[in-house]
Amino acid sequence: MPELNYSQDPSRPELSELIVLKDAPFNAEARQTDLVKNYITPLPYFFCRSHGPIPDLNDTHSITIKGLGVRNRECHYTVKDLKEKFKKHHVMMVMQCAGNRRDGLHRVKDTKGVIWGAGAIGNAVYGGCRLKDVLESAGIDTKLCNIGQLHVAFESVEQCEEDKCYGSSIPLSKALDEFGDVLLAYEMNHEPLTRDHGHPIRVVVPGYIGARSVKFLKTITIQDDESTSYFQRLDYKILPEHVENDEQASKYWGKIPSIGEYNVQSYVCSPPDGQNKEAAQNVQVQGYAVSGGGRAIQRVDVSGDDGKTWVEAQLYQPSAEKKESVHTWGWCLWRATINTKRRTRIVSRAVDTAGNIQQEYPVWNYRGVLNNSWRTVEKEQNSVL
Ligand SMILES: Nc1nc2c(c(=O)[nH]1)N[C@H]1C(S)=C(S)[C@@H](COP(=O)(O)O)O[C@H]1N2
Ligand SMILES: [Mo]
Repeated sequence: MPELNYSQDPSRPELSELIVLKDAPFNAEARQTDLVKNYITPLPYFFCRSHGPIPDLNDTHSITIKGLGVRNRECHYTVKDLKEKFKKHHVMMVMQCAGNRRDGLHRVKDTKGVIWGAGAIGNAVYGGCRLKDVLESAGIDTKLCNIGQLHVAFESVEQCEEDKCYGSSIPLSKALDEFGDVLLAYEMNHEPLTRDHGHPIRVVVPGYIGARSVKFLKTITIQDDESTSYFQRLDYKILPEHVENDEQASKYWGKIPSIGEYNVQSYVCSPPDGQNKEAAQNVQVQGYAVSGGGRAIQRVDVSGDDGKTWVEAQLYQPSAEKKESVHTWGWCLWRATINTKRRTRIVSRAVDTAGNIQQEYPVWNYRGVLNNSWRTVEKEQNSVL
């Protein structure tokens, strides 16, 4: 391992306020009440998701671009080159793990994966160069007629438990989309990326599940097919409900599409987990909402009486309002004042601009991905509240 107990270094901001779910590889999430304190999530409240030891690299680290359409078959850029040769762009976007809120599915039936609560999400401003610009400079012709069939695969430096490195891919059309905002990022919230978040260089793919935003980037390959990495082929897919173990899953991986964009989501962060033991008047409720693919949030409904009546929340979603860009990659923080019944969990239900609405009941899947139900199951009673 290239690190000496980095995951226990007390000077890391990542250690101060997060709930650590796993020490090595390091996995930690935000307290829900912390998430609604800031529109841009500060680093101490930003979840960390890693599948291997965290490498120690610097700006002399170089990335390789290879594959279909690349000039001289291979190009190399150091991180220093990327900073100096390409225009810097900023993108405000949500990073959300596909396993955010896995606990809600795990309470229905055991799932495979880190049991995240609702804190595997954050809203950051990433700074870096556009992947599109770098690919163009490597010789990729953006007018190619078969762009729709090609993929951009990313590989990282670190060896993971499941595979030789962390790998993933996105469609080339997303990478080359002028409004797709895919970055090779070296900054987060206007500071150099920290090691936990991918120093010195990572991909960020707005509107897509976090798994596609490869950290400690090493190789970019333009290819005919999706990445062959474990994380693209044997993970991050919604298996049918009857698949309950690895053996059954093995028959399905090849047939099911990998997840790209995430679904519509919201959560009550304050009071924590929507907990409310007694009936009360004028309860102040706060939470987050977001949808994938750059779709903005149209409405968030909040209920204190088990979904019988709903109050429309007040939304804060500046990028959607100002029309700063074609898409809304940032999240929506919302608040509402409601009356609550005794022993009900306060719940929220978001609708995005395409009319997608959160599911009422959890739909269990073995890998526990993309849970967006507004009701949750309490394990003890196994009844839906
Ligand atoms: N190299 C590498 N990149 C990675 C991962 C990883 O383990 N290694 N985890 C992915 C997953 S599953 C998520 S959710 C995001 C989390 O990004 P963060 O740790 O900066 O919040 O990084 C992605 N990129
Ligand atoms: Mo993730």
